[in-house]
Amino acid sequence: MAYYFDEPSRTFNEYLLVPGYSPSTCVPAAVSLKTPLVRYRKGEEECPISLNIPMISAIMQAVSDDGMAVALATEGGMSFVYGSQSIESQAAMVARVKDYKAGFVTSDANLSPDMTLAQVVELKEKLGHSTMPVTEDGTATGKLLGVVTERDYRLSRMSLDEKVADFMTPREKLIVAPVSTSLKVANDIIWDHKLNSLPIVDENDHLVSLVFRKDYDSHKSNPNEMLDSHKRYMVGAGINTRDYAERIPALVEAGVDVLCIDSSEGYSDWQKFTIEWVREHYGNTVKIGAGNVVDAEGFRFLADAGADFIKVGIGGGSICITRETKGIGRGQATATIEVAAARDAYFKETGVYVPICSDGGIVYDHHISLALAMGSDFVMLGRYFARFDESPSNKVMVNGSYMKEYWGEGSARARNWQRYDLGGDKKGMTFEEGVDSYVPYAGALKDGVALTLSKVRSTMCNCGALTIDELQDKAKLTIVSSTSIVEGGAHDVLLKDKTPYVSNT
Ligand code: RVP
Repeated sequence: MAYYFDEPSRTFNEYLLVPGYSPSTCVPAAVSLKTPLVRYRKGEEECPISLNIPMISAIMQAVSDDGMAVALATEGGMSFVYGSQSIESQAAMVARVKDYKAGFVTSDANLSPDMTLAQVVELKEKLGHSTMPVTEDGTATGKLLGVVTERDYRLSRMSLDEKVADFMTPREKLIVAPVSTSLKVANDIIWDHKLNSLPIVDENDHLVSLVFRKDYDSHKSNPNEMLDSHKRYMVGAGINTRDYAERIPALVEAGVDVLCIDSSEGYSDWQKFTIEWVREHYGNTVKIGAGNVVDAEGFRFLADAGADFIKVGIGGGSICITRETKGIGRGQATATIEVAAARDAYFKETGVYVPICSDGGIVYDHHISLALAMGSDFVMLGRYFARFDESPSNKVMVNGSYMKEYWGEGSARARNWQRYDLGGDKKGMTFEEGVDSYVPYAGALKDGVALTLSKVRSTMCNCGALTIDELQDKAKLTIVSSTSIVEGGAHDVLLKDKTPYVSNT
């Protein structure tokens, strides 16, 4: 006879946290959001990789490319670069994140000496940059001949067809620095010589990058950055259970920090085989997460297989129609609660702590607090990150409002059949499990994440918790009735602003 779970399948919206005692020491500024990313012997050793904030970005074409990875690592989280692309282009994205030197900018507004003042003005209007290097071939890596800034020309006194070569600040008058220069030294040079920017050149005097005074200041204001031991940004990547023997070596070569098997349903031999392959070829030096599962059995299977972290969630994603098309899945809250209990039991039994990640279905910021309180160590977000400038998708105007495009990996647009693969010869999708959609544009990731986390810290203090561990220990959760959900919003008042209230998520 079929097995029936006692509990109905519940979502985050059906829960609230009941405040606990908040001592005077429990203030948002004192909260630490540091959380383990990969398995470790808790209490005996330090976790080899911890996130500084409990947020990772979804393994999706519309969400996680190298641009998103840099932006999120800057804030203390981690992106998992999408795997539904060729091995070469995914590895190139990972390599770009690892090569990215915060504060060292590859110039995108470059001039050649025979360009005219009119072209300079046009480029400045188009890109908004007032500092433009002049290189022999007009590229970002050509031989450096000079620099043009607003101080080099006066539109009222000069003819628009004057050549760049005649009014640029020439190379011999420029202060430059070699590639080996650290950001700190670059900044000292900028200060000592009262510069606005410093070109970095290689041994052949070819331009490599520029350091701007303003960027150094912003770099200093990112205390949570996720950096590896060489001070490079950390980045994850999604893999599948088909081409791992080719994809993983390329990603490792590119410098990837953590892998994650990207699958809508992870309680399968295919995931076990993939993890075994990693252990056989790389031992424990390559970290690999697995999933997704929604119950204790699934967790146990992947934990025993050696997964470094396990993702939880089937069918809860905002663009996901798996539950509708296949009738499989589980309410995200119920799944998280059960898997967290299994994780704790596994730790008690083995001494090994395997972090779990609630993936999908985070609609409001407070859902992150609920997921953490229910035992999730961090959360994976798709829709949330797709809304920001830094996501790879297009920003478009729809009915007078800016939107970003957001599509599921199981949609006809992404065609990520490996994510839904169940083995056999078939390589391709027979039906869709995801949709193509718009999400309201939400500006810069930095501002959005700061606001979200200020709410999470505040909630944690209401629960008397200064760490995520403490929150999981102290949280008191209650199921809400449908009428009390109504009470939770603005009610029985006539709203002055008729636009429906939309949380920042
Ligand atoms: P959300 O944050 O609610 O947008 O959900 C993102 C998650 O949805 C992803 O991390 C992934 O687990 C899942 N997903 C991605 N594509 C699809 C689909 O097409 N069904 N689902």
